[in-house]
Amino acid sequence: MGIKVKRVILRHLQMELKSPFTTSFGSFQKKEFILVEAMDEDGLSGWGESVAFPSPWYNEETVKTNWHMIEDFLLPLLFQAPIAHPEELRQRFSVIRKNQMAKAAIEGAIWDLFAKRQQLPLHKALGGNKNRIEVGVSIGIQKSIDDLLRIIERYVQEGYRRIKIKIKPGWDVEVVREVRRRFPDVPLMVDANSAYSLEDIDRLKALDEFQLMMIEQPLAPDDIVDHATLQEQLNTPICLDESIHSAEDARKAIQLGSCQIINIKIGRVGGLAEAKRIHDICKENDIPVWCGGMLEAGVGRAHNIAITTLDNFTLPGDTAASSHYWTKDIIVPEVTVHHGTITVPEKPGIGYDVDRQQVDIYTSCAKVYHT
Ligand code: OSB
Ligand code: MG
Repeated sequence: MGIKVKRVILRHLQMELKSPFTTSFGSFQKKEFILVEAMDEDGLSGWGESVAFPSPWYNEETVKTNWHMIEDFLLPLLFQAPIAHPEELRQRFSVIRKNQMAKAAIEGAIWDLFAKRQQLPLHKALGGNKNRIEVGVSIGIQKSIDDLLRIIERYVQEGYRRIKIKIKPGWDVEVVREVRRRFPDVPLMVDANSAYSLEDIDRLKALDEFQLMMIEQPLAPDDIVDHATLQEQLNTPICLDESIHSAEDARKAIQLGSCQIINIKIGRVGGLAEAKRIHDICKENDIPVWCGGMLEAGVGRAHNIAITTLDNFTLPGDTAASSHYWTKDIIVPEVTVHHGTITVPEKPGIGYDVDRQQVDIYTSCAKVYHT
């Protein structure tokens, strides 16, 4: 009994972030993204969220390139034949090069639909085995170190299991030194979003004295060679984010010694099936993984929670509470964090209801596609 997708609705949503989020590559004031709704012949809906941003800063994809890829290439492939299992889409979409975020948005909606049809929570359909997950929080670059310390204080008190701060040249060693002075024992890591090169090796080595859990993506987004050189000279584990687009990338990075930890983002790697493969390769090689974040609204957040239930997700991820980002999220109930943990929902599919009224409020345009 395959899934026959009868209708897909693409919606373009805009949501205001509670506070701006600044990384080494730019600042986000609002979130713009594509929400995918896929309906089967019984009228069930599956939901997916594209994590592409409006500008190609984090990677080369954008909201508009995703819309184009989905409309002109992926939906025709989706409508071509019934789907026995969502893992088939990896193969079906492989005729299209890259465009992982566009593929993942569709695949995510089909996984939700599949799990709902099986009456299974998505985490069970994926083979996960946790009823709670541990989470941390990612804190953007601030105007002053005092501001940063105040914000960290709040999240430590709320119970988040680790603190990640964004760094860039000019906002790194001195900042981390102050954070460590104030919070000597807090599990702490930094994320550079590719702001450095091997020429900055002394600056990066200077971070070794602060007992960081890891340094995330210090070098170029497509690199695994220089990261291997860097890792040889650093005591702090390197975690790759931008550099890993597939299970093959993960295999090669591990073989080269480019990292000791991998951040898995479902969108960056082309979907849940590929995310699982990366998880499995890392597990075989004793490389711990954690789930990254892309400032997702509720649907993307729910997918992140589900994948984090796989057993090699042993480090706290970036899946903070809905209320950390939004005045009102698009799911009911919203994602809440207690003592740094999220209780994994047990309802079929993504486990949260999409709040259609709220979706309508945030939607600036929508388009319906039929078989
Ligand atoms: O590199 O992990 C990243 C946000 C936007 C783009 C890239 C990244 C991030 C984050 C925030 O670190 C994670 C989140 O809270 O969703
Ligand atoms: Mg990152």
